[in-house]
Amino acid sequence: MANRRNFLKLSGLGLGGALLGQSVFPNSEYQTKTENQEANHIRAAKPIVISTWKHGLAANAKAWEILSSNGKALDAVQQGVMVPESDPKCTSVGFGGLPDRDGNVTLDACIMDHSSNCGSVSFLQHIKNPIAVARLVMDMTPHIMLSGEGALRFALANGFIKEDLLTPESKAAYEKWLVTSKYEPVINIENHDTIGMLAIDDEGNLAGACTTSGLAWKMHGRVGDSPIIGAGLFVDGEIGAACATGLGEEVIRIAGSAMIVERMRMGVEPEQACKEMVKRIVKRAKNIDNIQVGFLALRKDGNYGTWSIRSGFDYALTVNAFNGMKDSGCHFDGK
Ligand code: SD4
Repeated sequence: MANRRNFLKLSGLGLGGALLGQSVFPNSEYQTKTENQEANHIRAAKPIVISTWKHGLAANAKAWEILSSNGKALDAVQQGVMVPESDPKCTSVGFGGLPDRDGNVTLDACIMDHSSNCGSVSFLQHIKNPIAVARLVMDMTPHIMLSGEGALRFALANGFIKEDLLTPESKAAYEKWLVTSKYEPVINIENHDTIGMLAIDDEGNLAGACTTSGLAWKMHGRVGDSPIIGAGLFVDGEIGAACATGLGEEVIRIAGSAMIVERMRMGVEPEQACKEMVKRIVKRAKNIDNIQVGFLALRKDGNYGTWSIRSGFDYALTVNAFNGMKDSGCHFDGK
């Protein structure tokens, strides 16, 4: 969890910097390429899977079981992200996710394949694996997105079990927040690390999944970017895929993942495409000091890239030659 701590700490630094009257982004220049960043860009062979944050490691391991036995990318990303969804220690996704300001755990998730098939659920309560419900929306309904009570009813009608998703730990965190915190949720202060996962299977087909409990202490009913096709996730089977983590409002505003894929269509490298969208957020945001957003992009040929507003954004990468965490190394950081 060192990187998460780093992520949180850096947001604190952002606040501190603001208090000292210093911008954390002097001159608004991008950090130049680092050695770490160069090392990130192994030209990957297929299959490949990448996903956001440390919980991506266990998720990738599950996805890799499927990919390495000639399974489909779509099944790999679904099964992969179900690992952190089911893990009560993961406080930003699924079971054990931190609740909204009224104490309810509400979940957002979406999934998409190389043929533009997609499914999504938003504001879903009581179901541990929202991504599996999103997959069913995709496979079994004429719709793309089900929300709230309707999504819950659909899940229950299809055999999902209604559960209390608040663990003793997340309940305790909520009660502590009630006493000590401000009403307004502050990005990066709460634990809210969405998992976004992108994969290419042996046949060269792309798929992606994104799932989250969203911002801790959010307003009841708030939905972020993660279940929105084109914002938290986008896949175009002919071009590539992208996903996002961080403050969803900023990602929605620029249709982040769709725009990254569109840039790749125009020939822009995955890393550069992510960087341009981060730059757009930074340019538009009213108070950048409290914001983190990170993007992952995976091109159809297996080339990938990342960029984030702040340092501390890491991701899990699994290819034949490598399995482990990588620091994005591509960010503004005010140095
Ligand atoms: C949201 N994008 O609900 C999600 C939160 C997140 O890392 O990704 N946190 O806005």
